[in-house]
Order: sequence, then structure tokens, then C-alpha cells
Amino acid sequence: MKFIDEAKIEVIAGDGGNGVASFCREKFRPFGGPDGGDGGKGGSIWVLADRNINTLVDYRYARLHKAKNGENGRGSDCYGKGADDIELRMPVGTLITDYNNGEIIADLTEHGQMVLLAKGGEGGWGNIHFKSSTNRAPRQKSDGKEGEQRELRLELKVLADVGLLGMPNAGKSTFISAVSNARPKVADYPFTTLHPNLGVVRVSHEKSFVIADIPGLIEGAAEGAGLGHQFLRHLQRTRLLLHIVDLAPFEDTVDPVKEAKAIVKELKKYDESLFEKPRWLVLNKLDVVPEDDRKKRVKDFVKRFGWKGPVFEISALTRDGCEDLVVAIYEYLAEQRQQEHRSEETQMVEEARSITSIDPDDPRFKVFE
Ligand SMILES: Nc1nc2c(ncn2[C@@H]2O[C@H](COP(=O)(O)OP(=O)(O)OP(=O)(O)O)[C@@H](O)[C@H]2O)c(=O)[nH]1
Ligand SMILES: [Mg+2]
Repeated sequence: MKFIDEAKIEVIAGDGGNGVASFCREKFRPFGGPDGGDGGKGGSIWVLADRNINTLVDYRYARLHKAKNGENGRGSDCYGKGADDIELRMPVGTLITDYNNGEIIADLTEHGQMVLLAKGGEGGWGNIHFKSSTNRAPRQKSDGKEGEQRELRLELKVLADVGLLGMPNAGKSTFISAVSNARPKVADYPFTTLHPNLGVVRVSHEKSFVIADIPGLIEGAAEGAGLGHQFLRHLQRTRLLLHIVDLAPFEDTVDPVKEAKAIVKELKKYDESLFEKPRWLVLNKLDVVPEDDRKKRVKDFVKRFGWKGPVFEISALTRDGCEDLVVAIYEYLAEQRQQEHRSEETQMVEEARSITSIDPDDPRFKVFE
């Protein structure tokens, strides 16, 4: 499932500093001449594509990006200091267009790609530049140029990193509402969620991931019970599944272990590769379980479910335990991504090593004549 992550930002480059008209006034140098320095350049704003960032969520919070102005020049041949450039890091895949006329400014397709978004103004000239044989004491100087400014639209097609899986009423939508910007409907009847929802989870500055909430599954979904199981296809490209379980069902007759096993069975029926996908167990609604009973109930569940993987205990309603879970997910995803890059790099190195002699017909080489 793809959705468009969007943001609108404004970039304002710095103005150039003004040049200055000044003359050398030193003892024993009666005709010292002009010595007014140039203004420094204003800071420019660049974008840098970074594969370690995967959403635009930070740009929805920080909308205005302004670089500093260059310093004005001074006398005694002092040039004004140029202002530093600003580098905005955005995910690979971001399309940047001018908000007002739709012109494409940058299409970030590769890690490390850098594009200028707003150019800083040039510094003005001091009067030393205007000296000539006919005008030895120029009073001219020029002012710095204005920096560019632009309103930009950022767009990124994102895929969900994490998928939620569980029975109706398990608290999937409550969880995604607690941790992300998504606000799906939450209600105490089954099948409240009829369409998948995506939410961006912001862990900290420049750290975020995308989570997908899908309709609940029930036993027999493969045969069409409930809403069926076709929604599971939305989880196919995720990296991690969270199996959310209601540990405190309203009715005593409901056994959470039996329900959890039914979900896993449906998952396997739908697609073996989805079943093999990394999956974490998230026991929800712990706020309803009396505190002195929690440990025992969790232990009993894990044992009867025969679960060996990671287990998290949360209350999506009070948000207890949600933060720890979110941080653990982020760390897991970051580690996965790094491993992928590492293996990509190893593959490239191996490929390079496998080239023992240069064949001019090999399309990997460009022959310059
Ligand atoms: N006490 C308590 N109630 C919760 C918790 N999480 C969810 N609920 C309640 O459980 C009910 C179902 O929550 P939803 O988030 O709609 O569940 P869902 O899994 O999205 O359900 P479907 O969309 O029908 O599949 C709502 O009444 C929620 O308020 C929790 O941690 N504690
Ligand atoms: Mg729901």
C-alpha cells in the first residue's frame, strides 16, 4: 500500500552583505587609497538525499528554513564573512516542486544527491574594485544581492514499514492513533476499520517510520468470514508485523490464546512468506488487568501460545509501554536497513573483484577514444 507523504516548506536564502566605501587613513601614508572590502555571500539552501530518512514528517513541523545573511564589508580591506549554507536532508524518492507554479526543482533518486533549492545572494563590491587610473579615490560600492526565496511542495510515496495484525477490537486503531499521526475511527464493535490506514510515527528528529492499520481478521477469513483476508496483501511489503492481542476480552468465554492461534493460522493460509515475516507479539489492554495479576496472565499467555519471539505489554488506551515499543521498532528497522546497505555494498565490491580483465565489449565499461 502506498500513500503520499506531503509537506509544504518555505526556503529563504541569505542576502549578500554590502560592499563598503572606505579609505586608508594611516600615519605616513597620505594617499592610502580605497580599502573598502566586499560583503560576504548569503547562505544558500541545499537538499541532500539521505537513505536513512524515510518520511517527510519533520518538514511538517519545521516549515521555514532560512539561511543567514552575509556580513557587510569593512574598511582596511576587510571582507565580510560569508554565511554558512544550510543542508536539508530528505528521503530518497522525494519530489520537490515549486509550490506556486509546479516546476520540478529536484527529483531525489539517489543517496547523496545534492540539489540547490535557494541560492544565497552574492556579496556587494567594496570600493577597492572601482579603483582605476582615472579614478583613484572611488566612492562607489555595490550592495549585496538578495537571496532567493521559494515555497516548495515536497512529496514522497511511502510504503508501510510495519503492519498491524489482530482480531477485531484488539485495539489496532487505538494503537496507531496513540503513536502516529493517523486518526482512524475507534469503537467498541468489531470491524470498525473497513479500509487500511497509514500513519507516520515520529520517534525523534529525523527518525520516523510508517505503520499500517488494517481491518481485523477472524477465523475462517480465508473462506470469506468477516471481511475476508484480502487486506493482508497490504502487509506483504512491510518489514515487521505486530500481532496485537486483547489480553482482557470483555467476555469470559473468549480465550485470547485461541484467538491468537486463529490469526496465525489465517496468516499462514494466506501466504507462507507473510507467515515467515518477522512478527512481534503485542499484548494490549493491560490497563484492564489488575496489576497483581498481569505477570501471571502474560506468562500464561506466552506459554500456551508457545511463543518464543519478542513480547511487548502495552495499553494503547493509556499509552503505557507504547513508547518502548516504538523505540524498539525503530531500532529494529534501522538495523535491517543497515544490513541491507552492507550487503548491497559487499555485492558491489564482489562484482568489482570479479572483473579480472577489461573487455572493451563489456557494457559496464565506457571506452573513451
Ligand atoms: N481499556 C482499554 N481499551 C482499549 C485499549 N485499546 C483499545 N481499547 C478499546 O477497544 C475497542 C476497540 O478498539 P479499536 O482500536 O477500534 O480496535 P481495532 O483492533 O482497530 O478493531 P477493528 O477496527 O474493528 O478491527 C475500543 O472501544 C477501544 O477504546 C486499551 O489499551 N485499553
Ligand atoms: Mg480498527
